[in-house]
Amino acid sequence: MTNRRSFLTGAGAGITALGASLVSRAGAASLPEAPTHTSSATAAPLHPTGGRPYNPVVTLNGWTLPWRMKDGVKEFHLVAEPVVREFAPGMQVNLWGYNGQSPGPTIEVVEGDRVRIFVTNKLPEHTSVHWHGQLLPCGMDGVTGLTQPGIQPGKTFVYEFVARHAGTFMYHPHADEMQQMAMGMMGFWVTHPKDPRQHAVARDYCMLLSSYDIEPGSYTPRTNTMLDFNLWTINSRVFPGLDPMVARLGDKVRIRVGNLTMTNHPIHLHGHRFEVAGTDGGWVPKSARWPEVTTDVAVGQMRAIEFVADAPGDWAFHCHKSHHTMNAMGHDVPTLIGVDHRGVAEKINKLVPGYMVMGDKGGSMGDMKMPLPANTLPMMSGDGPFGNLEMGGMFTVLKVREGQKRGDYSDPGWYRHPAGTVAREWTGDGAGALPPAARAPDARPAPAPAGQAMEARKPGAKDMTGHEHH
Ligand SMILES: [Cu+2]
Repeated sequence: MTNRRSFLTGAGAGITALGASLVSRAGAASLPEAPTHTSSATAAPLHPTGGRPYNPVVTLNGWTLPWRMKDGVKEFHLVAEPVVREFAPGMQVNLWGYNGQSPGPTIEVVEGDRVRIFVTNKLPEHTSVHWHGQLLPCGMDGVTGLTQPGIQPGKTFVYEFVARHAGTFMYHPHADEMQQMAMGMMGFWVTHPKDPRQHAVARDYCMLLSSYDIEPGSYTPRTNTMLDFNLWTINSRVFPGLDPMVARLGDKVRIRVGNLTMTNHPIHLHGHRFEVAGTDGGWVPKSARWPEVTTDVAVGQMRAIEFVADAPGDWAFHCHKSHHTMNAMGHDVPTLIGVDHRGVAEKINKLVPGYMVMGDKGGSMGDMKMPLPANTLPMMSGDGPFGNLEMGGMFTVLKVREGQKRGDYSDPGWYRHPAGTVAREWTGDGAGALPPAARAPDARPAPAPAGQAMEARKPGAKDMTGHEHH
């Protein structure tokens, strides 16, 4: 749902347009409205109603900022402000963002457009906006102290430049960055090619990766955290709160990914091969591309991957760091695989009613029903057609369907697999005899836990580690 709200009812009379001497005064005279968006659903692509034509992008669980044309200049209005973002149903987070959301709305322009962006600060401290990857006059680069003074609370600045080259960019503060980016201040920017046939794809998704440290049971990120984040998000959403990406069979698809966390993310797509077609520096020449199924997006980088959605199904798309496909967890929990807890739980239960022994057969908690603190998501969750997905964080699904209509982004539901194409339990029927499972030549049984006598078991019997003893 997009609400249009007059800027003038917001920040009040303290509006100034510093920097106006650098740009035309016409834009500063009347501010464009600053639309806000309160839903975390994926908005439909915003087709241009004026200016040069382009093929709009889809921001996963996000939206594109409407603009107005004024004397041949595209005018946008960003409002930096505190927002509440739903990470997934059951968890609301106090963040800072733009126009009602974190990340802020995606800005879409065309190569060669003159762009004027008004930035109003409704935060309790100064801010600025850096236009990451743009080739622009130095004074428009948005670095507080270096290229401009900070935008003080209640003030509005104006930035103006020509979007000189097509590609994939982002915007974020360059003022008290550690706090402001840890609070979710960032947004996507796409500059489309002058000729809409150039680099044309049927579906063009974009997403920013960000991370947060939110103590289970609390609502606001700890912004001084340097490494130990516990929520890994795509557009400030976590699985199962992320919408699927949808494609019609045979569609050429682009997924643009920007990384504003403090670590790298190897982004992995199942069932397809893709090429990195663009970076935040521009398009990669065709002769310099190679096939991939995983590409690392380093800190501060952007990657645009392209592929033909030629395989029907529900395909996982995720960061390949397994801790990044989980929701908030305690990282100081010991590994308990193989530890024999028999009898321990009963003893502890006499002292601490409700105590649970965790992880002695592995870490799977997908089916555990544990009481969670308020406003906290399960670590591993997501209901799929075959049970619990045991995922969280930076995970979603690419749904490729033959029957999906052009321009239809609605969720087609779970994939109906053709008969005989799903992995199944071997019961001896039809699939032939079970071949022997070769073992490494020097395989030895796993050591017994300390203080516990090794028990002799028949071949095939499993111990607590799930390993077979012979
Ligand atoms: Cu990751």
